[in-house]
Amino acid sequence: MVLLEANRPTVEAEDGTRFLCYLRGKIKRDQGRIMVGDHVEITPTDPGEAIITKVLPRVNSLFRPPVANISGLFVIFSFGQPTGSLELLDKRLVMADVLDVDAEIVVTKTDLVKDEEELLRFVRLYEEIGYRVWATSVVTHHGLSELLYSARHGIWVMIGESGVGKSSLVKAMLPHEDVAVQELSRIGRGQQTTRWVRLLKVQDFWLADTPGYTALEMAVSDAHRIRSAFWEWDNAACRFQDCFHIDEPGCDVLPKVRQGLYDPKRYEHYRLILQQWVKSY
Ligand SMILES: Nc1nc2c(ncn2[C@@H]2O[C@H](COP(=O)(O)OP(=O)(O)OP(=O)(O)O)[C@@H](O)[C@H]2O)c(=O)[nH]1
Ligand SMILES: [Mg+2]
Ligand SMILES: [Zn+2]
Repeated sequence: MVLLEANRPTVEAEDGTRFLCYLRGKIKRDQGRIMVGDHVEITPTDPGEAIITKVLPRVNSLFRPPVANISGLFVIFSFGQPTGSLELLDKRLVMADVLDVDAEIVVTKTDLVKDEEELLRFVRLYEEIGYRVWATSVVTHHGLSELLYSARHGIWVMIGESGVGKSSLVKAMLPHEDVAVQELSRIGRGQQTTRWVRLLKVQDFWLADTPGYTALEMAVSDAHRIRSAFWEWDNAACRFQDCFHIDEPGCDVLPKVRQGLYDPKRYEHYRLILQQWVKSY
């Protein structure tokens, strides 16, 4: 499996041996870039070196950050410095649902939270929808072992804007690994500290540290995929079974959004995602 892409990918064999690899030219032409998480066939050349001869079919893949064969996404949300965007959070959760992978929310930097109530409201909202939410701080170590020791398998990808604390989390959970973390003075300058996707072994799962991305375009052909990603409306009692909760008569969702029984921000993001991601919409 490919652990690190960089200029020359690092591949780990099933027995744990690692190889620094070159790509056979034909693969570069036919299959484009290889991704972290790809299963590949290699031919060893020198000790510790090999050529990748074949990339096996992918179960799924993410374009930004580039990772293949994903089990789940850790959607990282920072409550301060920089403050996370709820729109991007919801987009990432919908993305996980469309890709048919799990998603868990990880709140970072809880030591910087000024309004505890606000954090509690946030956690309650997403837990009630059905997500696992972890509140963490690498300063106080709050929540780190719970996050680390909870059962998972496969490849889990951390996604979130630059500076939200992805690499800091990795460093705190895996202190023996050499991980670069952003200097405070550089936050908000739009430069990513982490430049390559990298896989690290945690308990029974692989954790992918990734560069922060804010661009999140997805092309979704069927608007139903977006609607079904908003789990809180699954049991809504709309008059029409195929109600999109926009302006249909007898809609159960819209009035409840107006009354504040469903989160208005989530609804706003639903409409935005429909417009931006579904071409025919
Ligand atoms: N106070 C506080 N600061 C934190 C915490 N976690 C991370 N930081 C700070 O946030 C900054 C950014 O952390 P990084 O871990 O480099 O962020 P990143 O998400 O990996 O960023 P990119 O690699 O650029 O995508 C660093 O200066 C950290 O010290 C936390 O729990 N509390
Ligand atoms: Mg990083
Ligand atoms: Zn409806």
